[in-house]
Amino acid sequence: MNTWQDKEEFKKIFTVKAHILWEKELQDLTPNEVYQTVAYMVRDLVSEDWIRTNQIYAEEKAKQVYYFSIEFLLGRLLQSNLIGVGMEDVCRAGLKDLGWDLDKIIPEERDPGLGNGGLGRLAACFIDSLAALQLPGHGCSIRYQYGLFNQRIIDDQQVELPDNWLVNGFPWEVKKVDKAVNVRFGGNAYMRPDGEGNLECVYEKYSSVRAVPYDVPVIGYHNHTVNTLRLWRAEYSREDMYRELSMGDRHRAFRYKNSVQLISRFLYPEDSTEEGRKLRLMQEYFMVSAGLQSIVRYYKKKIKESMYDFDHYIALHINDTHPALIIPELMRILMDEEGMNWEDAWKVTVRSVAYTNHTVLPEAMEKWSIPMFKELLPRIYLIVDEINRRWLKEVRKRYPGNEDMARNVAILWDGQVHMAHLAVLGSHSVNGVAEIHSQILKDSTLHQFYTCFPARFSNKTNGISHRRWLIQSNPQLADLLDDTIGTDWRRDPRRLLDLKGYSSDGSFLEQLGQVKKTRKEIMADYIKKKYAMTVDTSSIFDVQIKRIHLYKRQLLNILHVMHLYYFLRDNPKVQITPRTFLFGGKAAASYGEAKQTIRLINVVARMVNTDRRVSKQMQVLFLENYNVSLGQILFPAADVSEQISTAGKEASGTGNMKFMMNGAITLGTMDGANVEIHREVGDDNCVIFGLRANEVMDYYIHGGYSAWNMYGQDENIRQVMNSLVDGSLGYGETFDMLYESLLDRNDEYFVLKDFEPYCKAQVEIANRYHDRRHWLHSSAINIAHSGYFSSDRTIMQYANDIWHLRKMIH
Ligand code: HBZ
Repeated sequence: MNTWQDKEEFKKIFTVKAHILWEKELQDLTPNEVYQTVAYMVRDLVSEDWIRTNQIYAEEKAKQVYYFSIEFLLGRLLQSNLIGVGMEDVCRAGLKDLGWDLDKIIPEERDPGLGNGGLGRLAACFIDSLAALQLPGHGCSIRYQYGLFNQRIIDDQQVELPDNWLVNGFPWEVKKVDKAVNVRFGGNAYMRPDGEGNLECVYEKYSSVRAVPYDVPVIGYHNHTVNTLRLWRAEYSREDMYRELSMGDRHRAFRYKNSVQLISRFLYPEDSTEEGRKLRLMQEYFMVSAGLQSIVRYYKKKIKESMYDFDHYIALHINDTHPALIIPELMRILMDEEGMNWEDAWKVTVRSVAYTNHTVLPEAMEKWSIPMFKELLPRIYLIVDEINRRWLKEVRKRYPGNEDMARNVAILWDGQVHMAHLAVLGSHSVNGVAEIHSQILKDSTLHQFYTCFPARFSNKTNGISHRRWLIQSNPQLADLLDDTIGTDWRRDPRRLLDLKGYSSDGSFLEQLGQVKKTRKEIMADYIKKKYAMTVDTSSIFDVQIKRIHLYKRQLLNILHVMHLYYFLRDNPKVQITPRTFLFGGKAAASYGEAKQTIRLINVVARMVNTDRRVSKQMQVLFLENYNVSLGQILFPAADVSEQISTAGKEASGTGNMKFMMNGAITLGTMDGANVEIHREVGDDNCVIFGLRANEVMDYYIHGGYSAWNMYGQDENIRQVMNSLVDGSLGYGETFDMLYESLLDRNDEYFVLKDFEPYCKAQVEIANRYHDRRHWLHSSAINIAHSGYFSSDRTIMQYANDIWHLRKMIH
């Protein structure tokens, strides 16, 4: 690997580079120019390794995985890449000599927020682990011009502003014009005899979109591996534009140009509105078709093996159903372009593709209206229709007379294309993302498929990159770990278990307490600067940061905060362990209840923080614009990790793992990966409460839950619920939608049912925090066991059980 020998060499190269890039004296550089200069320098360092990595993969014909995901929530790359090449300290020292502070340069990079939440961040952790483990694997996605909206809070409410993250350019990307491909939409497709007794497909009158790839290096950790994240951008073709113009219709020509450019303009917020659905389907096909065409082209040019052996060299992974069109698209290429018959093409396709499911919420299952699908993707529709026809024929043969079975596994049904069903049928492997979630897939969500293909199903519990979420975001803790158990854990996070030997060592625990204090002070500084608010760093930092959703139950949290407030206000003599309740997260713009929850949190925060009777004992703050960078400040500062979703609803959660790795104690339900966290650390080191998934399920199936009864029976519930609508909050605001959801619509997520158990669990937290030594012991146990939740472990499982990849040493 190329490196900078020392800070002197860094300064020399920096000076030359800055002169070339900016034609300026060093002292005139803006901080952003300094950032970009260093970014380009890091790229220079890895360029040989990047080329070499690709060479080795091609020469050795190593099996490679392509991880298709509609989102990659990367977060900033400068620091992680500097850490990857082992040059952070040299860079810091060099910049210091030149009069800049690396910590002030790092925030100059705009967060590439090309994702909504857990699913997108998981994809980012996965490519990080692939490179760290020297596995041949690449990401494939869209280069959105606008990432997830920037969130501002104005008058207590969320306002969405565009995230024009590319304004200053993106120094990590390399545009590969020569690798552009065309993706076809619309037109007509039909089958006709080919003259040799077979049918062939005619696809005509389509319009073409040019897909241009932008490659981003994915840099391994202290090794020579540099994999690729390929992001596709939609461009109009100049010829098509000129042709339109020459026909004299300028409006038509510009409409064409705009409609093409729209394809890669916005990342879609996870939402439920009809609007823009067609564009979303275009995005999905655009990514899949461009990605797969370039893979096939590479396969033919560099691997040069038979198309019948495609799956021996290539694994295609789909992150949820958004890329599931890869199945009919591969069928199309194998049949229409490579001349394979249906049976062989289907074999190759199923052997190549593997699918991960990330949700069991019925409303989040992707479905497309058949007329829209057919019009936009006529050739793909013919293939999906044929897949469905053959499949239902088989099902009806196997289960004669059982139309329920057919309905439950059909791809086309009730005028819709069921993407999860397509994904399961067209993959050799289907997995959930935590044990409980994978079990629910087998028992209910995909039960009928499980009975047909039991061997396809497995679990791969999610993980997180300890490089970003510990080494990079919490260097104070990382240093303490080095001093205590040595540095092996950096390469092998399972070694964190060695910390168990120190979990009762008084001097270690004191230092751990000191690290937490430091991180809480960093958080407090951020809050002071941004919100002019002073938070008590000796209070419990209780944090809930994630997308705002009814099932994640931020409502349960804020209702408890309200209850605690009323209690302290009415009992001024009572002393509690002081608390700071921190919230953060974005709501989909069209999700009324989620937006109202944000408003409620902000209104309650003002009420609590301005009431001097209680504000010494409790404070509340909603942090705006939660994203990866803010997460890197919040996770290390937390004492309590709020993981309080309705049991059975959160597929896994990954924030829970980031908190744990930074020594926070989980306050959670038996849901998602909380179940496994609880198993790892035991009851002594986390606080579990509330309904279990089977109890929730029983209520759904047999009924018997009445939110109004809860309201009638529990005075505390009555008090907090009444205040939502009686005008006693803020400036007389009311929260009708939330009130209705909890009472009139019978509380689908059991907030009121779990209210009392949650309040008790909060008391338990306070009691435990009181015993500082015991708390720090728990914190150490959590860190020690967090190694299991490294995405390195997860990726090794995918690599061994699903993809069959081999480590490639350079
Ligand atoms: O994926 C999340 C799950 O809710 C979470 O439990 C899990 O840990 C995580 C990783 O496996 N799902 C999402 O983040 N989903 C989305 O962001 C999403 C995005 C676009 C959609 C639908 C869902 O159209």
